[in-house]
Amino acid sequence: MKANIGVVGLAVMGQNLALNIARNGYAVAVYNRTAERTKKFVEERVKGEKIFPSFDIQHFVDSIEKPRKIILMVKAGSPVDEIIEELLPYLEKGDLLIDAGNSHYADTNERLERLSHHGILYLGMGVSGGEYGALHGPSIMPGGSLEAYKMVQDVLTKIAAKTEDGPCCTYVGNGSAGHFVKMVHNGIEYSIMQSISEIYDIMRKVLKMNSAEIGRVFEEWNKGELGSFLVEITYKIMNYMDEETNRPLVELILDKAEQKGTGKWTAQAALDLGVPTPSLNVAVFARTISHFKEQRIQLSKIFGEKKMAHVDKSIVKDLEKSLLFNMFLSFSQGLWLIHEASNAYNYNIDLLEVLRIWKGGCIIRAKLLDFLRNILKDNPQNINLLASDLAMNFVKEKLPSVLRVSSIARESGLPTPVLNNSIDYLFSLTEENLPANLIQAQRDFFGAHTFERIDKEGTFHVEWQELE
Ligand code: NBP
Repeated sequence: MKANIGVVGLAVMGQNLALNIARNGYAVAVYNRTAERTKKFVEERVKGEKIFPSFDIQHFVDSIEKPRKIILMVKAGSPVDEIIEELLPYLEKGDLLIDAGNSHYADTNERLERLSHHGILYLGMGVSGGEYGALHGPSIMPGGSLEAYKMVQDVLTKIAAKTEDGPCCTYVGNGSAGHFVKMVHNGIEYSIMQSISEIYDIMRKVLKMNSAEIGRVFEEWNKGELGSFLVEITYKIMNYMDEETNRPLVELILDKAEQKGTGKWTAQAALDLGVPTPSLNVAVFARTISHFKEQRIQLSKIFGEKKMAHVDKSIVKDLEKSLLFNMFLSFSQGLWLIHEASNAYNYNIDLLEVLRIWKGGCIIRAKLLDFLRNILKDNPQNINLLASDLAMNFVKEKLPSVLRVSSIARESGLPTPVLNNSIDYLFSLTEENLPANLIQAQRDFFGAHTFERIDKEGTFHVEWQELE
């Protein structure tokens, strides 16, 4: 009996995805570069599912029915190219490779082009939900040719998370659309995570709340409008005790945040495409700054003690509204970026569909997504969601709370970069007259860069001072 589909790469994601596919009734061939990992997987986790291990790449390819469909779940970057090169001699025209890792979209474009010369179909597919999602139903963002997607549509929609709006999988668009959307998903994820951390910092330092109390607040909030996976894991984290010390583990974790690149790529893509995503971008810098632990220790001593603002717990409601505000504006920025990329790279992405498949399985799932979809449904051209009374009323209703929280953080010397950038994003976009007129004048003054005028058509330059 041949397998219906193959999975290469049996680390956290590959193992769980293979099990998910097999539990949905498919026979799955699996292969991993290091044989030991395959053996361990089969011995410890396979319990009667139709999973066929291979320890030789040719044997692996031969064990899959034609046309072959093979999911690559290996580390992003050169490992993807290396495994493609290993597989290529054994593949035939019409076979399909699916890169389900967090590959950079430019790499996906290049691989699509390269493999098309061999007659091999290729999908760049974002998968969100971590190991739990991979096993029980992730959010799946495949991009490439529609023909390629049709070959695996059944299996992908079966293994995806389900919501009342259907399976969290859709054909995202042409070329590298799937990996682009997954990258921006991660950029939004960075921003929401940073935003939750900023709120946490105010609760622990200004309100002097302990982790258990903070956990209770997040848990309470999450029953309401927030309904967010990232908030859910936050209160679970707050309640997790370290067995050795009997202290909340979160308080023992070093404050240096790691990153694998997708947040940085989102910021780079936004800068390249000229789309304002300040909240997403500073969330990356916040992680970068966290790495300078030695400097922070040294400078905190020179700076001296920070005096926390005197406020009571009545601001907890303001903190909740600030989180909703940040979340909304993080999605606003991310969607705008996806829209511009879709135009620039001919992805043909349906933003409503993107929001729909983010509703379940993925890390940024939140109740707010239904609200965002309602805004967009009324006006699909409302690409950053702000051009509607519904959206404006939402952010304006939160604004007094947001400004209060920002001012409390400023007064206390606590960094809240996402919060402040979300405020400035809103204030900038809703400002008819920005001081960019002065910037244009300065540019023309020192570099003859020219400017436009508000009272007549044309491009102008003046001699701002006499050149001797
Ligand atoms: P890792 O990203 O840690 O990659 C480990 C896997 O890549 C192992 O199977 C390893 O094989 C294989 N590999 C490497 Br490294 N170099 C290889 C090469 N040259 N040829 C063949 N195989 C190679 O695994 P992961 O955390 O399961 O993530 C897989 C992909 O999914 C990544 O792109 C990741 O960014 C993405 N992703 C991860 C998550 C998550 O929560 N972890 C969520 C969403 C997406 P070995 O056993 O021989 O070393």
